Amino acid sequence: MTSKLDEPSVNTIRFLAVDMVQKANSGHPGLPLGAAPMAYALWTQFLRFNPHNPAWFDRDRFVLSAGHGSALLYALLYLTGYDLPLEQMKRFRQWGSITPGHPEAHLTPGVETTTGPLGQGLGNGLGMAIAEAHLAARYNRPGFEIINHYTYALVSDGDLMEGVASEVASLAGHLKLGKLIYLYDDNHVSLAAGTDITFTEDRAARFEAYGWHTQRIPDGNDLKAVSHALRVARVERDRPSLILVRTEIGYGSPHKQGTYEAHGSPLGEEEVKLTKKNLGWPIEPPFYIPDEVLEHMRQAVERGEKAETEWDKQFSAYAEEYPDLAAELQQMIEGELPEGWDAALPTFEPEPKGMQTRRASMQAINALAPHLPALVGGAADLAPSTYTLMDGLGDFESPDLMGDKQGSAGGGWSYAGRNLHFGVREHAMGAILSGVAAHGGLIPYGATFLIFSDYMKPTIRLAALMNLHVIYVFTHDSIGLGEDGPTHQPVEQLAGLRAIPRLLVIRPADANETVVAWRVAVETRDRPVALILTRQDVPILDRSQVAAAEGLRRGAHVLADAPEGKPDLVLIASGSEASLILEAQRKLLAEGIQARVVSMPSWKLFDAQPREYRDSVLPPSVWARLAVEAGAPLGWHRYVGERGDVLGVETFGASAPGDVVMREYGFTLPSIVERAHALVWAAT
Ligand SMILES: Cc1ncc(C[n+]2csc(CCOP(=O)(O)OP(=O)(O)O)c2C)c(N)n1
Repeated sequence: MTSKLDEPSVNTIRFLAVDMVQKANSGHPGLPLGAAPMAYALWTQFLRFNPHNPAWFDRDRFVLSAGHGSALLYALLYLTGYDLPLEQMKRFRQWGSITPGHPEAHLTPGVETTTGPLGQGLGNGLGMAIAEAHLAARYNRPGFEIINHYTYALVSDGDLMEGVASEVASLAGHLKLGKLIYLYDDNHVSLAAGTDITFTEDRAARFEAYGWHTQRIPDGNDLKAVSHALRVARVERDRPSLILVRTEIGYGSPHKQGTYEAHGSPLGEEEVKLTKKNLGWPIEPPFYIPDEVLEHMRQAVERGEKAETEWDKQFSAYAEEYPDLAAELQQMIEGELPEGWDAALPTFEPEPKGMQTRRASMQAINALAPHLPALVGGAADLAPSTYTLMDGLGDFESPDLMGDKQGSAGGGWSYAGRNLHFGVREHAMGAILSGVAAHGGLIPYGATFLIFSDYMKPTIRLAALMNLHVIYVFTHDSIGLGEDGPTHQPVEQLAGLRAIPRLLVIRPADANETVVAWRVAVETRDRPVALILTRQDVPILDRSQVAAAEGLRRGAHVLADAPEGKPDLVLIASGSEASLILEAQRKLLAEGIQARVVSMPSWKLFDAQPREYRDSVLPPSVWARLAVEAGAPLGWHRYVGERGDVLGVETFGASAPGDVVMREYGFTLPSIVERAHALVWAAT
């Protein structure tokens, strides 16, 4: 890069960010000052995007994994012509602005993923690269590179220090995803100190060991070197790339450059002046943007429109040649479900011995997969236990992995495979699922034991914050899993997941409710869904005797009512405990106690119902209520009321056969009946 506009452009980016932070009196000026040159080189020379259509499907993806550097991203978005007015730069971090403290994908045009918790964006980027490689392998045809884009990220020391980075880098290297390119802002400083006190491994060697291609740039202000490295990274197609760019945090600030003080606080009025002076920038006015810089940066609009128009043309030609493929892809891009997507879903005959709900889920997945081309997914090395393979639909792997390998779903190893293998990497799995969903075109699911959802919490939370359509399949859902013992038996996990805003948690009562739960999970396009499934058999309820499984859609429904009308008592349960309370109802009826049985697979779906419906399920006049769930009771009092009772798990589980543990923890007919008696007697 040799344009005379390079330096003023880089400085414009730098000082827009600095002025944003100063005006807000809050934020992170250090990263933008140091990383502006590499961002400028990437955004003006390589990144393919259309500021006027941030949703253009084949755009390159850019992730600011170091989300605290948000001011850098907003400056780039503004200067390149996204719908982000200068006014928003001046309202950085203020109430109601679309320039929040850390980038939020659902809020700001051009922000691909929400970042801030370090390491997450690095994982999201891998998800985007997986989605790109997968869609390209399935839909491109000779002469038609319909899906063909890069995924870039700017990552920081903090990103690389977080454990999730190791999981992600390991898998990315294994998968040989050459179109994944990460610029590492190697500034030797983090929030509280220099990295020399905590982070001294050879990062290049580490990433090379993971199978990455690495390059070092000794001076981050050397635009030529950055451009050259990006060029080299783009032609390296067998390995993801890490470009280690040595920068100075707070570059140009006479008193703060190279120190952690530049990281996360405004430079201060005086230091801003000195920094501007030092870099030859006008001190006044703030938010100064030379006309020629704006004009130069805004060329992105024309470039982007041209690129998208060319792509549209190519897509039209492709649609002529391959109408079915094009129609399918188009539908996926638009997030529509194809006709008949659910036609093959099974219904199960009543069966007292029953079926594990994870097994019903397996049947649902395999009934959906052939009719739902957007569905991709896998497990964190637990597919034989979570039952989440899509039979015969291929395994997502680098195409050079050949031959007969253990763990295959059948259908060949290639990027076209719809079964993802995450290895024992739950944290990465979560971040990747979010990246796949954020990329668009696909509906990703990921599976593990419910207990290990703890390893995914940060990513689940962010998926919910971003309204991403990710489906989590969490099996082995209670102490009922048995012998593996308390380390593997979830107790508080359900309560924790339910507490995450927007996340839809569904714990179906039997095989047929599991199928409906899958329907809901696929149809719910604007938020993540967690399916909570059993390892053990649960009776398949006789729907001629109890209410239809479709009632799950309302979150809670009356499975079996008190035969004589007004109930003396309401029994409520989720999942495997629903059949227990049905049994209890029969016993109580024999004693003349009128009990109603409510299956409550999803609090959030229920809470979203009109009050009238909620009151019809849980009549306010009946305060004798017992909730039964093999999990922490936390939260259930909202439904049973102060005078109601909860049979839950108040301590850790125990290692023994599942039925024994359930019995010892009181999930038995006699103890439910006893509690019911106490409630009814107290009410009379
Ligand atoms: C998971 C997580 N832990 C802690 C933080 C708080 N935090 C924000 S930035 C940062 C470290 C910053 O160091 P670096 O990544 O090198 O960024 P730089 O200082 O270069 O801007 C920390 C600890 C966070 N955002 N995410």
